[in-house]
Amino acid sequence: MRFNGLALVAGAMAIVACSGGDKKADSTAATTNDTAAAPATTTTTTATTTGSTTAAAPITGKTVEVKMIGDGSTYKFDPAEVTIKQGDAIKWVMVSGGPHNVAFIDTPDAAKAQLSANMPQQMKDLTSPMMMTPNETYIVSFGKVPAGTYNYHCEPHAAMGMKGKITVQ
Ligand SMILES: [Cu+2]
Repeated sequence: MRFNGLALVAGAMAIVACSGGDKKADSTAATTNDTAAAPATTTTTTATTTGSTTAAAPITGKTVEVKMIGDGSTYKFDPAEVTIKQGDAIKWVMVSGGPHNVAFIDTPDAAKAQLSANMPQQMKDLTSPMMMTPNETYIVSFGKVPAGTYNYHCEPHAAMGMKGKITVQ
């Protein structure tokens, strides 16, 4: 019986010693992993940021002018529908009855990043600033923007039918 008791104590001490040793080994390993993981995470984040940033694509074709007109009762883009080729651009010109803006709606997901990259000084995504002053212009390149239909409206006058459509071929 006494022999068994000593054996149990010795066994218990051995377990304590082992646990202590394991904990030290674990914490050393964890520290090593953390150190190794930190630069890897930074590299991954940088790569992701670079990959998701779409560069603005320049105008390589013609620029079509669209007037923004309001007379107090009628508000419109003129012409309201324009067909262009990829690489062309639209130049919106503030004529009267502002503030007007250009806010794209229902833009296909595949086109959002490039169209957004091509729109300077957005007030929010895919939305131009408000244009208040006659002859103020806003130019958007459709360089690298996929072929498709792009609907937009003027936010202050959307309810009055101030909307437009650009078809990129
Ligand atoms: Cu307007």
